[in-house]
Amino acid sequence: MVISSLADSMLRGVEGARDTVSEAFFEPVIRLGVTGLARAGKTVFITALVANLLNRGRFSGLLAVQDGRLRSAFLQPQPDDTVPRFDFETHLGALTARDPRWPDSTRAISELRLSLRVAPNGMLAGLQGPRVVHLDIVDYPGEWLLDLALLDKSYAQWSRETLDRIATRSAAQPYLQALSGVDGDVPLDEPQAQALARAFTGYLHAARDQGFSDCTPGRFLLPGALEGSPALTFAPLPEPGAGRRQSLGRAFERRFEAYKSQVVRPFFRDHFSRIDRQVVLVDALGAIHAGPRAVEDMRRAMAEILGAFRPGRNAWLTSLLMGRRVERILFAATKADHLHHQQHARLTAIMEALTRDARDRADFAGAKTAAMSIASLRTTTEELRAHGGRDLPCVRGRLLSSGKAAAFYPGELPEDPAHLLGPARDGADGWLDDQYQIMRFAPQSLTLAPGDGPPHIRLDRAAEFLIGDRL
Ligand SMILES: Nc1nc2c(ncn2[C@@H]2O[C@H](COP(=O)(O)OP(=O)(O)O)[C@@H](O)[C@H]2O)c(=O)[nH]1
Ligand SMILES: [Mg+2]
Repeated sequence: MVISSLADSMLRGVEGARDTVSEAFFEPVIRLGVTGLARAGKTVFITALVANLLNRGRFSGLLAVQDGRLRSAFLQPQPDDTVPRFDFETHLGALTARDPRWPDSTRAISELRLSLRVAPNGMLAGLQGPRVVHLDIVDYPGEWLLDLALLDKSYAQWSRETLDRIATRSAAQPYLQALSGVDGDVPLDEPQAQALARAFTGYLHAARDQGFSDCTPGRFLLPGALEGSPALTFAPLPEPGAGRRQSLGRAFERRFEAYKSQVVRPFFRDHFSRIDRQVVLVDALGAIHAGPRAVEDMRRAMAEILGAFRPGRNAWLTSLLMGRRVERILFAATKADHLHHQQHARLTAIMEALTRDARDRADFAGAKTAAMSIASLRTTTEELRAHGGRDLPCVRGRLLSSGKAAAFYPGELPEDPAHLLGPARDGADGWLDDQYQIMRFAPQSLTLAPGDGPPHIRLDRAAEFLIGDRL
């Protein structure tokens, strides 16, 4: 453990030195991490961001666009040869097709380099030509950040905590039944081990579909090339125990450790440690629609995700980062086009409240944080509809289910976020007086004027917060 972390930090040292030389003397690089739980909207965010940086007609909220200093933007080969390229062209193709579709969901890390040619401002304006700033965008599942917490845990501790947490969840009942009569001391039987891992994975999928966010180990949901490997063939056991050498408990313990050292650590070492700016996308409306438990669970998952950005929480990560830190973190509630703009401030307030605990701990010292509500791709138009003697602020769009146009009133978010977060914390089963609906809209078919990117809500403000100061 000591040796491997030493080796990790030496590796970073060498890499770090190389980065610094090339960046300081040649062209600066901003590494922007984009994360969020599955279906939070990462793929759409990156696609819309890049499309709007290439065609900047709708991006005046980015000051370098507003004052004309951002002269051009172009895609370039990315610096990392072993990370899949973010498939920008295919995703944009889907969103802007004659019959537009949402892009297919992606399951792992990917990367894209967009290079920006920027004219200097201030005193240097007349003296220097434009310089090039590289924006390396790294898309990775938020579930992988939740795995950081596993590094501090032994298999026994993880088993206990997990079984406690899921005991009352309906989604977990099949797994808990599969466990009956099983404990850590039974002899290892590979088909049984696989069946348990499968049942536990089944639970994770079901929990996620019910809106739960604490679905770890993250690679169980998004296994990629690791599917079926021993590092993914374990599950929590009651009495994981002292066990004999050939017991199920000991085998699961070894695999849990392999998962930590061969799956979790490499991600933090090779990718996470190099990020400068981070956006965390959150489908807050989706969780609100799913109910108080999902909101509370999302709040906890956010706190865990944020833990990864608090240097000091994990000794291994601290030694890896060697004082380096993420400089800015944006928490963005996505899909705000489901709400009339009258309600956007309320959504932002909920987002702020959701992340406040974690942000208040002030260990972010040095990192600037912000909360916003955005829509990467706006799929609706706003409309006031008379109903019951008042005007309801609605949005109109094309329903994903039927393709038909419809006006939709999602319900009124409370002015005080505590009205949502309170019942959520107290474990309420449903919202008291209100129901919040959510519809899935299809992307609008677009006719873009030359120079315009796809329509969005505050995506340019998000970009200004994330990278504006470096342009
Ligand atoms: N209305 C609306 N829906 C969105 C937006 N962004 C994402 N979505 C929806 O969320 C789904 C998941 O988005 P995606 O980017 O694939 O999520 P990812 O799993 O985090 O990469 C999409 O298929 C859309 O249905 C948005 O800006 N507006
Ligand atoms: Mg994706």
